[in-house]
Amino acid sequence: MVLQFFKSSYAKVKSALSRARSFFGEKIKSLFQGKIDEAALEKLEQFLYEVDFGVQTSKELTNKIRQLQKENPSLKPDDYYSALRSHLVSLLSRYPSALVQIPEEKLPLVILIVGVNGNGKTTSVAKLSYLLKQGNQKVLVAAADTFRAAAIEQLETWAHRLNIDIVKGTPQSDPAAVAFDALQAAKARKCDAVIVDTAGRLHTKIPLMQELEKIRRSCSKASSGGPHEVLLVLDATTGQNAIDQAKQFHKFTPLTGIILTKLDGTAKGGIVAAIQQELGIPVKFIGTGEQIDDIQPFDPQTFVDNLFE
Ligand SMILES: Nc1nc2c(ncn2[C@@H]2O[C@H](COP(=O)(O)OP(=O)(O)O)[C@@H](O)[C@H]2O)c(=O)[nH]1
Ligand SMILES: [Mg+2]
Repeated sequence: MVLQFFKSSYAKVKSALSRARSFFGEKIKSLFQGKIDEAALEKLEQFLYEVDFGVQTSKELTNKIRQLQKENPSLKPDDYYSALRSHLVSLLSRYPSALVQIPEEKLPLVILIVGVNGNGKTTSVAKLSYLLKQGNQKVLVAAADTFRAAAIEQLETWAHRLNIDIVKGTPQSDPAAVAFDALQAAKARKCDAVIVDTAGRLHTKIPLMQELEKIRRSCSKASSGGPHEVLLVLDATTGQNAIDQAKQFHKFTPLTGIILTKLDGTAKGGIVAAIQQELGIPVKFIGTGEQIDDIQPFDPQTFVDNLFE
């Protein structure tokens, strides 16, 4: 599977993070202007927490600076600032963010997209199809959100625009059956990837979460080792609640990665680190706007560079 062509666009990430940069970046800079003493470190930890890094990551990052200061009390504020940046990059690089690779004979790659209503699932299915198509991959999408007719139409419109195949169910039909049919069709048409859209569901509603498990099993029956990716779509503007969503989804349907959408709509951005650190699940893609090409593979260095300056 040739997916290594994905490259993060610096300009796209820069533009998406402009709100976060002007809030987070500016504040961090000012925190690192004076003397780095215990009071400053406390302020730093509090600020990181406020911009969604979560308790654990805020502590870890602050402790790193505290330790540095103990070992080298003569460092300049700039040195601490650079240390924070580079530690954040290495912290975000702990989990591989590339899509899984599978051998040719196991194609198509099956990607199941799950998440709460309105987080950007259907849009992300379209964006991901676009990315794959850019890399000359033959993609088929499955409209397995049979809950609302509008959801099927929404994906159909995208598929039409992108000129890719779609397999859809009728409204209220069994989403697991739609996924099964889509996978069969994709195999017959020798597709490289199938992306399955699903209905939005609240992570607190057990029967809906069990339905997701049924869709997953259906993908597994109709494919070779699939679903190879189960990607949870999270809205970056929901802050810490995103962690709870991820925990619940992960419990019912083991996740392989996160698509973090709407980063263009938040002034915070720390949630990227909190998700990876607290759940051990990598952020694989970020949503940077509403257009079809507003998706980027997550690249820690590009992300941190654009968050800080
Ligand atoms: N600004 C912004 N809007 C997004 C992004 N991703 C999705 N959206 C918007 O979020 C809304 C809900 O998206 P949709 O894909 O229908 O969500 P779903 O219910 O999870 O399928 C739509 O208006 C999308 O255009 C993103 O990365 N940035
Ligand atoms: Mg949808």
